[in-house]
Amino acid sequence: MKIKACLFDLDGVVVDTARYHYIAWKKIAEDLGFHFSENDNERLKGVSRMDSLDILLTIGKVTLKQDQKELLADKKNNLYVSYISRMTPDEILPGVISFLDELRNNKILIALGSASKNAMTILDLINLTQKFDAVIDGNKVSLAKPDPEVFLKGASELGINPNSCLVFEDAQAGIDAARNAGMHVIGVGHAENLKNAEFIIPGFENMNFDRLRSLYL
Ligand code: B16
Ligand code: MG
Repeated sequence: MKIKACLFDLDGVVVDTARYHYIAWKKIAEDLGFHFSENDNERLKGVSRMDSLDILLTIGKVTLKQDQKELLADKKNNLYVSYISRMTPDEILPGVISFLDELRNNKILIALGSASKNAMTILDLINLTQKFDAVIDGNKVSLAKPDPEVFLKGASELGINPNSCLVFEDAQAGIDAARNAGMHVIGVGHAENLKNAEFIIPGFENMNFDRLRSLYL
């Protein structure tokens, strides 16, 4: 098979933390005096914390100085961390654990490639840290997706050539990052938000090693 390593995005692929990000950003928007809809939240998926704040402020037509933005980003993160602190392994998306186990049994290396600076906290809370051979998160990269840095660092830590890597992503910025890294990519979710993915799956419930092998002979 062409694939020697799989790299997973976190939010929207392994767990659904997007709703926690959303309620935290919504609270920030309300404090600033404007409404932030779930539809608006789609624009923040896969985007770094500071870039998310810039998008939020553009939506609310609010201009702030850098130090005020940093305070708001901290406030949002404190809210978000308080929400995720109660996460449990029950929140792992269906089919993810068995797919990770099958990959390991078939000697495919596994990495996490997430924009989140809270990725390690989440992996520990849901008891999944041990299933990854490498974890690249928002603390280890300086360039946000669609820059390929997060996935290229993952491939390098695993010691695998990018063209033998397969990325699973739920956000357009992440699909673009994987493509920019010269990797294979499967979109997780709805086709309209996942242009340029090689294949699209709704989730991992029907994903297994045999299916992977048939897609990437
Ligand atoms: P944090 P992913 C991304 O995670 C989220 O999709 C995005 O909404 C969030 O702004 C970003 O992490 C940064 O998260 O504020 O925790 O550092 O999809 O790349 O796993
Ligand atoms: Mg994501």
